[in-house]
Amino acid sequence: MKITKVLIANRGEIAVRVVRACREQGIASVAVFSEADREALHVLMADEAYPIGPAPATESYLRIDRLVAAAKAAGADAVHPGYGFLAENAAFAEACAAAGLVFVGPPPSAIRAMGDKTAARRIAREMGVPMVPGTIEPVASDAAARTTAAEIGYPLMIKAALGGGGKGMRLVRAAGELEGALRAARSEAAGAFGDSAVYLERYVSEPRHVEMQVLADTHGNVVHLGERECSIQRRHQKLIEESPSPCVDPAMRARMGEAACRIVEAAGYVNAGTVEFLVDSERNFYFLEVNTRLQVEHPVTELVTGIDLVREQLRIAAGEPLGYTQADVVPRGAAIECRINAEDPFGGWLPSPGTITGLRGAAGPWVRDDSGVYEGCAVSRFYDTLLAKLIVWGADRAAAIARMARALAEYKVVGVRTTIPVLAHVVAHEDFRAGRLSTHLLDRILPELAGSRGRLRSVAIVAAVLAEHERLGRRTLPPEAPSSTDAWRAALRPGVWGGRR
Ligand code: MV4
Repeated sequence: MKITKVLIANRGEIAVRVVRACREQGIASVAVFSEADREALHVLMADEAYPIGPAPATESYLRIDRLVAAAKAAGADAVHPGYGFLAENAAFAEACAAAGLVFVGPPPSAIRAMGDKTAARRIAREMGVPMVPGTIEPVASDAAARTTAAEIGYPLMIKAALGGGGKGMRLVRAAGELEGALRAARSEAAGAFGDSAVYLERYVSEPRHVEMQVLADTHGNVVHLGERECSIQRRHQKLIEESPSPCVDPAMRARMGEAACRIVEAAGYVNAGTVEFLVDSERNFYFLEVNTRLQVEHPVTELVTGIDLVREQLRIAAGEPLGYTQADVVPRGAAIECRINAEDPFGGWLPSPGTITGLRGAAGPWVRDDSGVYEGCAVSRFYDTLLAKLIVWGADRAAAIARMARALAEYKVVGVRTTIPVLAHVVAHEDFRAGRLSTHLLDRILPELAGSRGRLRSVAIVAAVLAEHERLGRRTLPPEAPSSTDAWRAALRPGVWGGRR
């Protein structure tokens, strides 16, 4: 089945990413937009764009009926869901199919099966994939939970069966806390996922989060594209991701990759997917869950494998075979991604909406700027805060880190606050550079940064005063003869002291 026109049921950088893949393949792209996104970048970049409702996502980007209607009106033959919004919604995939639209993602049955984390655990067990000790069915009652918890041992985690990504998780340190934690977890799960089912897992202390990218086509071919390390997180929001993981060697990669492929095959999975693992301090890995979507951090995998994941998603959805085997996937070098969010890391990480009055992205060799914004555009308070992803490649991890530090220093955003200063600080930190990535790295180094911020502000004020002084034509430097480079620079800068001569 040939795909000629794709409706992108998303916004921001990922919608832009999909438009680009479509254009490179000669496929027409259709954007959708809420009232807050009339002039958003994805709308300007797509071939066509359709309004789908008011700013709140529940009235626009989450409206299955309006998205399907827009796709039909535009004459699209396929729908790409991006990530977030309806990307892992089986009912959306079904609605697309019912309307004769190819859903660029896994079959609804696989989305549904992997959405239930206990069902995914049952598959992992059948396949002999190691996982954190715990239950493979939701806990039936408090009494049953008490017995099972004693077997698993404390501390343990209560997780929502339909949760994932850290939502609806609770740590239980001792038996005395179990009942209260169960009640809280159940009601949280019911509120967030419409289902109060929870399961138990032994607590893995200071784990790393390592995930395997997989691709599966409709002809039964399954390959993995290696891992991504996502341990630099804050409240389950990833800030920095990289591939390969500093803690994974080729033998471990082969074992994890094979485990990931076995799970995906057993689940009847097709398209791009991610199998998440926890890795403990002894480098044992444990299956966690399957994400049935393209992930935010997919570009690091693209840069080390040379495989365009969105192109592969579209080819797979069109029924084409992968055309290569596991042996053909050879990772090369190292890639790092930093998430540039419109958040104020010095102000409780609150969202920082507003107008981007000044913007200069990073560029240069082996630097990729997957941005969803432009200078002059508005950053809405209605959606997630991701503005752009800065991704770099280097021949090895050290080269990639040096390049990321360079690229972050080039990146300037004026008008909204961003995570850039924190990213720059982490990338410069000796623990990060040594590959000592723990969940707690961020908590440990943030106070250092907050301390230096007062001094940075003072320097900024002095610099601003001096700049104004110069602009008014007054000298700020001793009246020495300028060097030849000073004179050359000054000639190019009107208003600066050398410029008056
Ligand atoms: C865990 C865990 C410890 N033990 N499960 C967080 C994200 C979600 N996908 C799973 N998560 C965790 N699950 C057990 N049995 C600790 C975390 C966790 C975490 C894991 C990797 C990297 C950062 C993390 C931050 C908080 C919690």
